Formats: sequence, C-alpha cells, structure tokens
Amino acid sequence: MGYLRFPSMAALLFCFCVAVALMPEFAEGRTRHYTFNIKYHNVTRLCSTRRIISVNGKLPGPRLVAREGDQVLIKVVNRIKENVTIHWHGIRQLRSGWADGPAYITQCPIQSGQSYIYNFTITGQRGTLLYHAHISWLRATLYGPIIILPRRNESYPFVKPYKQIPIILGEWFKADPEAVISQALQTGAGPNVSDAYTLNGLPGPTYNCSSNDVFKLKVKPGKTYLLRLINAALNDELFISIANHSLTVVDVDASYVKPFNTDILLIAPGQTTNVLLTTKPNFPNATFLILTSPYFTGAGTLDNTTAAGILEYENPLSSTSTPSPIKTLPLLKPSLPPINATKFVNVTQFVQNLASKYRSLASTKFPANVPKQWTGSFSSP
Ligand SMILES: [Cu+2]
Repeated sequence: MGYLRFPSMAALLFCFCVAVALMPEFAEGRTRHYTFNIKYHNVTRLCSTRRIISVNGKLPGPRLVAREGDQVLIKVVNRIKENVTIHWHGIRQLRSGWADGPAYITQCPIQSGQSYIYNFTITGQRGTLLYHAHISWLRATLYGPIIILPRRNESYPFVKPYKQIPIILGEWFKADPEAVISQALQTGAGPNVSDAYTLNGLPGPTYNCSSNDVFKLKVKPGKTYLLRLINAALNDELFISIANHSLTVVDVDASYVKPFNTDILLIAPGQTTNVLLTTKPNFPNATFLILTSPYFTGAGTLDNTTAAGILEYENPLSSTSTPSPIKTLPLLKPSLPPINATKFVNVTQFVQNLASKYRSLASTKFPANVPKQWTGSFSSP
C-alpha cells in the first residue's frame, strides 16, 4: 500500500508546487549574468580624438536588461589604471546596500586588475534606470541604460509599444574629464564646462565638425514607440523635444505615472522618463529634429549649447528602385525654452507647470502606498 500511495502523494505535491509557482506573487525571477569590462578606447567627436573609459568598449555602455523580480549578477572587471565602481542609479538595493556602488561609501573601489561581482534583486520597480561610474568624474563616459521589463506574463498599463528605444543624453568634453575635475579641485574654481551635449553618444549637426555624428531615430508611420529617455549628463538638467510630435509620459524613474502629454520634457541628471511616441499615420514628407539643451537658474558658467538628433520616417518608396529622398526633405525644428535672462521667468513658470503634471499612477494594481496619517511623535521618548 505504501508503495502505491507514494506516487500519488508526489503527484499532489507537484501539482501544489506548480499552482504556487503560477501565482504572480510567488513567481520567481530568473538570474541574469553580465560581464562589464572597464576599458580604454579611442573616440573621435568634434574633430578631435581622445581616449575614454567605458564598458566593453561602447559609448553608451551595453544595455542591462532584466525583469522586475530578477536577480542580476554583474562581474565588473577593472582593466584600466584608475580605481572604479559602478552605481546602479535608482535601484532600491533592498538588503543589498553593499551593491549600490558609491566608492568609499558602500564599498572600496575596484582596483586596477581586480574584479567585483555586484549582486542585487530588482524589487517593486519597472521602467528605466541607468548605471554609471561612481568615482571622480568617470561617469562622463562610463554610463549605460538599465531596462526593467514587467514580470513575465504581465503587461504594461499602457498600449503595447511596437518598439522600445533608449535615448541617453550625455556630455562630451574635448579634454580628459579627470583633468577637468582635478584642476577645479586644485584651484577651487568651478570646473570647465563640456563642449557638447550628446544623444546616445552623438552631438549631432548643431556643432562644428559633427555632421556625421548624428543619432537617428528611425520610425515607421502609424506605430507607438516607447522611448526610454535617460539623462546621464554630469550635473546639468536637460530639456528635450521632438519637432511636431507630442510625447506621452508613462513612467518616471522606474515607477508608472498617470499618463500626460507634453511637447517638451525636462530631465534632471540621473533621472529617467519613459514616453510613448505615436508616429504620424502617413509618411510625412519631412524629417524632424530632436533637440536637447540645459535648464539653468544658478550663477556660474555652463555648457549653453544644443545637441540634435533626427527623427526619420521610413520612406515607403525606398523599397522600390528610387533612391531615398530623405536628405532632400525639409527638416523641422522644435522650440525649446530659451535660457537667456529676459525669458528667465517664463522658463521657470514652464518648469513649475510641467512638474505639477507628474502624478503616481495609483491604480489598483500599482497603488500609491503613501501613509495618510501621521502616527509618530516629534517629542523625544
Ligand atoms: Cu548615480
């Protein structure tokens, strides 16, 4: 009898385990492994070449992709002379604070020739974040996107995008950023400003000697794209806008928000915004500039330039023998808030209005669990 009963008990246990695994709150994430080699490589921008420090020889660095609930193991190998750490900017690091990354705060830096495995689980977050170096100014070129997809079998609380495209805003220095910051620390003066802003590492045609280094966002008509916008600039807040296209904000810093439309966005350094871009229903016979420029209200100097990328529609005629006429199409330009003093008040007003539009999604599935009653006491015990 015992011999016969055993398989039926095992079958019951198996069914129970399967049932538990299928319940979303018990669904285990998978473990994802990455290797980040921190190396030097040469990059030419604005007609000058310099050695930069990046991940796996890429600017921006490779995409780190995971689902909510996944454990991520990243082996960081230091193949440069400088000490290095990587900060997983915005990851909550619940019970893994030692994997956060700020040098001399949560860890000793990884020394030349050494490696370290960052180990964390993504909990209660989905959307876009970024990683970057967190020692001195190595983050000027050492940065990349963190893409957190919803759990398996879970959908977005918005229309399923046709494609997802990260756009990382950054800065380009003709000089070595390490020399820039070390000079500032020695003199006590503010550091020299960057020479250009970039979209996915490319400054675009608004700068001298940069007409070939242009980020192109290639789209099809009548589709919805999810743009994962990241500001990886060192310290500057940046506006971004696409000519003749409205953007729908759906997720900020890996939290869903109540969707709202805007023509112009502002993103602070280290922050991210996911937007839906719905393309025009038909080939528009034009191309569209994507511009990014800084918002600045303080004293001192800043890089007051504008970087540009191009939104380009796939030409329906290009599949025939006719050569693509895209270069001959009119190039439309968005207007960004100007930075000059006379418009100063208007810009600030614009930013305040924009900021007031950000609201938590606060749906049944993604509630805003904010305590509404204060139960503590200000008096000492
Ligand atoms: Cu950071």
